[in-house]
Amino acid sequence: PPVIRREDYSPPDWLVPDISLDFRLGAERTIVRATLQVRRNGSHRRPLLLNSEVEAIHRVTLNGEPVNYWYEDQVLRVPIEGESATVETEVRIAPRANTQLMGLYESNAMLCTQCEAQGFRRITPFPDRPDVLSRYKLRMSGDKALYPVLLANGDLVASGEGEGGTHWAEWHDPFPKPCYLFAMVAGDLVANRDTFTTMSGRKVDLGIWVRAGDLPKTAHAMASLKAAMKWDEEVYGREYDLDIFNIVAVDDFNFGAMENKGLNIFNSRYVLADPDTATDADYDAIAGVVAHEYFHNWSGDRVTCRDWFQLSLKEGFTVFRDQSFSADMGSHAVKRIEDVKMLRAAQFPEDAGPLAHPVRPDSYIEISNFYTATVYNKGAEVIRMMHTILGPERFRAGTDLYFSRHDGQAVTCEDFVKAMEDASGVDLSHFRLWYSQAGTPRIKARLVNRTEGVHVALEQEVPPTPGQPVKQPMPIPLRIALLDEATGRPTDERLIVLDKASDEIALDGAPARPVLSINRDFSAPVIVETDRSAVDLAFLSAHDDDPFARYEAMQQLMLDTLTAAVSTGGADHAPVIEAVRQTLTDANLDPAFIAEAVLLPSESFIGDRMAVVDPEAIRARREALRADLGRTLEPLWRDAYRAHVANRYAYNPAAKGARRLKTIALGYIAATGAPDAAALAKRQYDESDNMTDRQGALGVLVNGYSAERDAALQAFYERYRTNGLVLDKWFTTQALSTRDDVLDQVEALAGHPDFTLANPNRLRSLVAAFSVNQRAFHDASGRGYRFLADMILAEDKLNPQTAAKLVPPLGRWRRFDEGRAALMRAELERMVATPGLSKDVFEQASKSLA
Ligand code: BAL
Ligand code: ZN
Repeated sequence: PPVIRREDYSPPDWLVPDISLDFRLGAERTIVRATLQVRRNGSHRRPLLLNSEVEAIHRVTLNGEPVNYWYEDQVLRVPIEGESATVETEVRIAPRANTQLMGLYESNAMLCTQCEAQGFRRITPFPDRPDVLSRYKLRMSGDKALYPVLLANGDLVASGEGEGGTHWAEWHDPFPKPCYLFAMVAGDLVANRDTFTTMSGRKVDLGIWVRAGDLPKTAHAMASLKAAMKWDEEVYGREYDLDIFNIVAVDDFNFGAMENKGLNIFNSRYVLADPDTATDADYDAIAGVVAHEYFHNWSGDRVTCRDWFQLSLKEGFTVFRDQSFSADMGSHAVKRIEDVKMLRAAQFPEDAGPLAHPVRPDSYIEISNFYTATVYNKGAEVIRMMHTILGPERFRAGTDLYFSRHDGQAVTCEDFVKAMEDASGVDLSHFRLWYSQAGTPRIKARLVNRTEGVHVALEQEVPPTPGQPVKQPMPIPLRIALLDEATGRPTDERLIVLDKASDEIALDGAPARPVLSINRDFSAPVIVETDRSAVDLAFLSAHDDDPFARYEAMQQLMLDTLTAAVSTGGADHAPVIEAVRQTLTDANLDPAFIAEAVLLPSESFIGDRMAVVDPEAIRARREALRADLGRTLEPLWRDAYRAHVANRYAYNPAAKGARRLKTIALGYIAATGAPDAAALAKRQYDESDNMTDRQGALGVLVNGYSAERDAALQAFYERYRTNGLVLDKWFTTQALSTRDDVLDQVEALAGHPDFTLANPNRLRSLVAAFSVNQRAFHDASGRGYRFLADMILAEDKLNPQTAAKLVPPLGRWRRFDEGRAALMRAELERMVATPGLSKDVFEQASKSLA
């Protein structure tokens, strides 16, 4: 398959300022007529090229006359003499047969669209690239009983009854937009309706559209939407611009959600919630995703991407915006910890493996493969670093300039940085390396005593990545403070930017016995190695005034202990146990923070810090430390458990923190092997009034062999078997079990009548979850690898985009011993050799072998 390169970008030959669409809807066949007003862009004689991946092209006319067009390699060529023209097409598409879930497809009898990145060409022939912006008019008609609700982008301008039980609606969107933001929905839906009055006093009608039975589960999404609209006015000065804003929930969806102009379409998991069926994490994710898609109205829709290499322009920025929103709605400290955990779990491994790519990639085969943690989450860190370097006021001046300068345009990451520079007067030329160089920088930091005072000595190294063997030093903003070992007090925090391979920076005003606190609030997405002793780390975990650094010190202490244990077969647990005791008994700490701080690093994070990952040893040493923590501090875990066990459900930060700490305490009690642990967990399962506690109890039980385990799993299944989103949790919980027989269970679950490849959520709930269960997935027999490859190949026939997302765990073969590496490679080779493989999976698997 051809490789698309960023350097080959050229502006579109033809613009399409206006398009009218007419849909005659049917699940088996939908007829789409499109009228494109096209205008030559620049002086050239090239034909109009329309991407087209439809079922059948019925007719093409030019200025009302039949035209000799040419259709080859999914491109329709129309020769045009004049400078502008009217091009009309009529095509047929087949929503029900559309298992890729790109373009117009059927989900639970509803018709809906997904166009980003390149789904619009599956609806109608069009120059499907983000720098062609058009004003859309749309008419759709269909069976009124099947599709009583007809929605699209923009404003509803007319509707009426048609013949034979049909009806129709016309929607006009006044804002020019790229076709990836096109959306329409036809279905039997009801709305939670509300209004929002914008800062200039305009009233906006809000609607969250779902199946009738789901209406009571939309309150949280609506509250989140209104909070997000207000926040974007207050923090970024961004006001909503249409009179209508609709959200539709869809069960079968490749992404989490989609920011189509005025008509966001959501995976139902990011809309529907009530305490009985959604966890605290689900509630938080809903608020975050609702905000994210809403924020795209400015960072994505009003100002969009010139080409898909610029994807992080809208995604990195919008993730940064949604992270800031969620932090403001809850705890800044806990949100930062969660975001860094996510970055380390998904992005650091990506950046260290064969699929590593810069935040602004240089080439791709299939753009769907680049909706990655690097583009999204590292991209957000890059924006955050600019925020840190510039400070909040100059950053805001930069975003104001960016939005006003580029409103209505399709622009580049460079344009964003330029606006930041122009508004702030800060030179960011070196900073741009963050967009072009892949790989996670590694920093070595230590304090040195010089005659003139204390210095911090810093070195950086950026590892080679595919296509980038040699790296330049990056500009790395590091927030630093020194803590006085005698008093526990910090010096003033300072921001230093390490922009050379090595440097030594004087830290004046240092106390007599300083301890280094560095990369506070995780100011840069880097790996920091220090020479701090276990005593220093324990001290910081008890005293650091920066909550992230305090958490980080504990994590580092745990990691050092565990990596030592794995390499030598044992290690002194005492410093970790003492630090956890301190944290657990510190009455000034928020339980939500304590919960994060006392959790051991995940098995895969421990593996990431080792030269060769040894999944069995990591499991064994981690479980040993967990059991020791459980036993030694058992009275404290039981106190923490009892303190929160009787709470009735409420959704607020304090109640969420209490629930989280309670279930973590339950996990440690179970780790002691205490005879009452299973009964305690089962009682939590039975008596809880919310899904967080219920799933928490199930997650503890599922790791053991008790009768309570089987009873709870059975009860959960019976209670929720008709609720797809909750049933996903049942699959995931079992896939993440630490039991030795999890592979058998996962294989059996893949044959369960409720398992299906057709629904991406269900597929991911079992298969993606299993692939992060390090010990089980990396079973030395290679069975886990074979299972994953079989699933990918089966899914590839239905939905290549979703299949390709499952490939990366197999690409980590270099991190494992020779035996495992050979087995992983064998599965990748089997995939690449499979006839009819999609380019999506081909790209991921072939790059993973390199
Ligand atoms: N644009 C695709 C989904 C999202 O990032 O919002
Ligand atoms: Zn997004």
